[in-house]
Amino acid sequence: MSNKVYVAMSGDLIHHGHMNVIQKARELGEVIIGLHTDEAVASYWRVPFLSYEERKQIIENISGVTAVVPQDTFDQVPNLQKYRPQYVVHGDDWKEGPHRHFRDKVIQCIKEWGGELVELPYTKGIQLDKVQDLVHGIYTTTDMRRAALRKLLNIKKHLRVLEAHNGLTGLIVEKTQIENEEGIRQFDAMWISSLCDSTAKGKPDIELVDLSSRLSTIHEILEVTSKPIILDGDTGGKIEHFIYTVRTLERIGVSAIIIEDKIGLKKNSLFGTDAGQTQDSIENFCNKIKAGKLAQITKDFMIIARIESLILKKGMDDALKRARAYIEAGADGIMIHSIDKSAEEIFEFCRQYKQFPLTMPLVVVPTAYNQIKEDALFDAGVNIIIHANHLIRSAYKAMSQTAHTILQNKRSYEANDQCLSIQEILTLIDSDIIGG
Ligand code: SPV
Ligand code: MG
Repeated sequence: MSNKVYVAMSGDLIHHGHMNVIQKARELGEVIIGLHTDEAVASYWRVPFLSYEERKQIIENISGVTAVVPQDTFDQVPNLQKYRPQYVVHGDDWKEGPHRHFRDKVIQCIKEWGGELVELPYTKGIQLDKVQDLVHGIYTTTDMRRAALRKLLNIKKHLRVLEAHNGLTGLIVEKTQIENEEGIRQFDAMWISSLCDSTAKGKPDIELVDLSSRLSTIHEILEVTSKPIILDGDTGGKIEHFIYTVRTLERIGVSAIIIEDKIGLKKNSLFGTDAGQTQDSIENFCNKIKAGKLAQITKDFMIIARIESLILKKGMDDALKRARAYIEAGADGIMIHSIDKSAEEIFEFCRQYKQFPLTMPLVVVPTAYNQIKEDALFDAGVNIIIHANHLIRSAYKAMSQTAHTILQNKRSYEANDQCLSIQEILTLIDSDIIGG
C-alpha cells in the first residue's frame, strides 16, 4: 500500500507553484488534498472567488490527486489526525512570517506516527502578490463587493464588524489582522456609523450630515478598501426619500443599510431615554421596509431593521413583536440595540428570537456591554457584532493628548513618542492602489 501524502490549499487561484507541490506529493504516494472550506478561506482571507464545490471539481481533475477532503480550519492538525499521512508537502515560504506557528503544529502533530514534512523551495516567478492583488481587486468592483456580505453570512454565520469614518480608518479595518493558535483573525466588514461620521465632521449625530455628505465618506472608503460596507442609515428618512437612498447605495456597492424605528429629530441611542425620542409605529416602519425592498434592484442588498424598544424602555414584548413584524415586512436582518450594561436583556432577546419560526441574521452593537466577549454573543444566536465607534473614540483621545503636549511644552518634541515617525507616515500608505 502506498504512503498517504497530505497537501493543504485554498485552491481559489491555481498556479504552477501548486502543480510543483502536487507533483512532488505524487512522487511520494497517494495525494490527499485538504481543500479549505469556504468558511476557512473567509476566516483568514476573503470570500473565495470560487465555491468549495467549484474548487473541488477543478482539483479532483488534476492528475495524481487521489482524494479531495474538506479542511475546515486554516490549521491542518484536525485533518492530519484524521488521515494520519506519512508525508505533508508544503512550499517553504511558511518558515517565516505569520504561518510559521501552523508549520510548527504540523511538525509536532505528524511526529506522533513518524510522519515527515517535505518542503519545496518556493516557486519563482509566480508574483503571487500581484495575482492576489488582482483577485482582491475584483472585490472592489460594485457587484462583487455588494454581494460579499450575504456571501459571508452564508459561509461564516458570525461576522465581526468595525466602524470606519474615512479612507484611513477604512484601511485599518481592511488590513488589521492578528494571528494566534486559533488562526488568523480579522474584521469581516465596515460599519459607517452616523455617530462617527458626524463626529468626524464636527457635527452632532442628529441626521444633520446629509446623504451627499455621507456618500462622500462612503466613496472615500470604497476607493481604498474591498470589504463589505454596512451603512448606519439612521431613520432612513421619509419613505419617499428612502427608496432613492436604497437605489443609490446599491448602485455604489454598499451591502446593507440599517434603519432604526424612530421618527422626529433623531438623537443617538446611547443617550437612552434622556434624548426624548419617539418610536415609529410598527405599521409605518413596516411600510418603509417594504418600500425599500420593492425599490431595490439586486438580490444582494440588505435592509436591516433596528429596534429601539429596549433603549426606549418599551419592554421585551414590544421588541419581539416588532422583530416579528419587521421580518414579515421583508427585513433582511434585525438589529436589537440596548444600553443595558449587564447585557441580560440582549441575551433574553436572543433566547426568545431563536424560537421564531422565521428568523433573519441578528445584529448587535455591544458598546454599553462590551465586557461580553464576541463568542458569548455568537453562541447566543447573534450573527453580526458591530464595534460601532471605537476608532474615532481612540483617535480623538490620542489627538487631544498630542495637542495638549504641544501647548504645554511650546514645541512638539515631547509628543514624538505619541506620534508615528516621519518615516512611518511617509510609507504608511502604499503607492500601489488596492488591487492594482
Ligand atoms: C452609530 O454608530 O451611529 C449607531 C450605534 O447608531 S449607536 O451609537 O450605539 O446608537
Ligand atoms: Mg447611528
